[in-house]
Amino acid sequence: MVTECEHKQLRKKRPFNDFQGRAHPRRSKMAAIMNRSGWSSSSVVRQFLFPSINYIKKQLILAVLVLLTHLCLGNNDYELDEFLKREFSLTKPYQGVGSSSFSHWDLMGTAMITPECVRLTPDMQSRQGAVWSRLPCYLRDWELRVQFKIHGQGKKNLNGDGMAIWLTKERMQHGPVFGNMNHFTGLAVFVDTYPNEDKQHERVFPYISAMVGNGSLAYDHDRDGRPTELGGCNALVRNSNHDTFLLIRYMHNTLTVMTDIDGKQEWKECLEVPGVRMPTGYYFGASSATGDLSDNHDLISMKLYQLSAERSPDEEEEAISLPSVDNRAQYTVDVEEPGMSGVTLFFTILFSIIGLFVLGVVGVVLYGRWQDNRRKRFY
Ligand SMILES: [Ca+2]
Repeated sequence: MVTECEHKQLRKKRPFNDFQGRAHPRRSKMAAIMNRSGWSSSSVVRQFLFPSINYIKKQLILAVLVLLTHLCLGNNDYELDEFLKREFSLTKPYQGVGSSSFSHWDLMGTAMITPECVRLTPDMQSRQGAVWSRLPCYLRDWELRVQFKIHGQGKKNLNGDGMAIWLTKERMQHGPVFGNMNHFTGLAVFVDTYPNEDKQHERVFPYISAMVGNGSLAYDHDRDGRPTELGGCNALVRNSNHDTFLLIRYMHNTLTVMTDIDGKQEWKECLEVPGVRMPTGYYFGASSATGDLSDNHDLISMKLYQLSAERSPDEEEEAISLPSVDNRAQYTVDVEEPGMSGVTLFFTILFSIIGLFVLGVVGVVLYGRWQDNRRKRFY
């Protein structure tokens, strides 16, 4: 679980211009308070030379706030070493993306740049689009924050298929997994907006899930990837009035996925999987696909932060050649075979009852005849 302290801190970590370039609310509030209080530079000097009770009170409150913030930060050692890696980040105005040789990103399929986003697919049938980093990433511990928007004309469950965020050995491949190849090698986080398997199932869509592929594992699109998923959560991100964010953190071999989709500017945990072993030198990417049903799948930004984690000398030397998950079996979902439909079940029971009744009648008749025969033999 994410502590309240961590929530506050994660909120703090987000740069001021993350939310549609608006000024940070706290900053504006401070300016408003200063204006209301009539604080000019000369009044500040006056306050400093002849401090009033109010001024001393304010300074004390400020000192307490600074102390609390410091204590809060002390609980999260990764915070201090966080560092934005621009070469693996994709942000507005997406200069040269897909066209310039200076850009670190390639576009493929229907993906296109607009002033507001990288549109992976438009709200049209049978489209596939992706954006891939040109550079392999050799960071061992990192955090990726993704802002995205999924929207379209379709009514509930008449839209599809969703999008995926990747860190894989392969790049720029077409295929059936949200526009990328199947049997991929690496990490995938899916935002699946269409329930392929069972429309009546208890699972609410859109659904976010994670998978680690080793080149031979297959993502089963018809079952929404349930047999291979490592965890997940539902996330009502479609046609949302709020900005929608996804956080993927890989640190100390633990994969964590969080969401910020309610407009509260707080991260909510979606899944956490320890024992995930990922090689380095893989490529970040995002892809999307539409089928009979469609949506606009917009990627607004991907920001990669380097994290630092202390390691033992053994861990430092550990060479990982293929992605894997410790005790993968524990995540295996026992997907039940589709049960009988209501009509089939009704007729099965009906015919069973009729069958039993007929058998009973035949039994009674035969018994009656046997009794008659027995009586005849005695006379
Ligand atoms: Ca699906």
